[in-house]
Amino acid sequence: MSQDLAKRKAAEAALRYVVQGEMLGVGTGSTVNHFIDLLAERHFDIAAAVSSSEASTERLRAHGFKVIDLNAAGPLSVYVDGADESNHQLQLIKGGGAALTREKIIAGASAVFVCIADESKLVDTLGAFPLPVEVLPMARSFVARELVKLGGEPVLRANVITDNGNPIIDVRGLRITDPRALETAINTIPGVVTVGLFAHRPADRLILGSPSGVREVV
Ligand code: ABF
Repeated sequence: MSQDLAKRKAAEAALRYVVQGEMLGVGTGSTVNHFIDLLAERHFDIAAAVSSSEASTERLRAHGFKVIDLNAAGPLSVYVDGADESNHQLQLIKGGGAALTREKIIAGASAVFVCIADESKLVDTLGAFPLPVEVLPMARSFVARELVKLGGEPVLRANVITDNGNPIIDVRGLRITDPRALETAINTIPGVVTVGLFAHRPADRLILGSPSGVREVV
């Protein structure tokens, strides 16, 4: 099964968490794109979507879904989003799609965060995927120096500005054995907007697509 078909299988399995007639939090990335397309193909009737990126907003609206601001939506029941890596505690690295800040906000505002991915995203220890950190432009170099002190190798992501108008630093060379501690340490660096570690608020469900089918990790 191709990785893309595995992603579609995971997205399809997440449909069972969608409550008809309710608002739904929708993330970003190629796996979520399958989820959005399936919502339309299967004629799901959601009240509205709260989207984590302009890209997802465009895709949702192209299918005729109403997209509203989180401020207008209030607390959400369900948020469906992808990830770059997950450990077995459903702590995630996210942000490869440059949407980590809005993703983290909507995940925090949602009762149940359902993460959808292909099997390759499940790892024993987070860190092989470079950890994204969204920073304020004037703090870029200072934050990079502080990340070196934490043992990382910071690299400015070329030609990328987030929907919030900020650059992203990708931190290579980390072996993240205590995700909560590292999330706290990076969050306290002045100038950091968001770190793409979802450890204090991990996923509640992880649906993994693979050649043998789909499995759910709670
Ligand atoms: C998004 O999903 C990002 O946080 C993450 O980078 C991406 C994973 O992308 P894909 O689904 O294309 O593998 O939420």
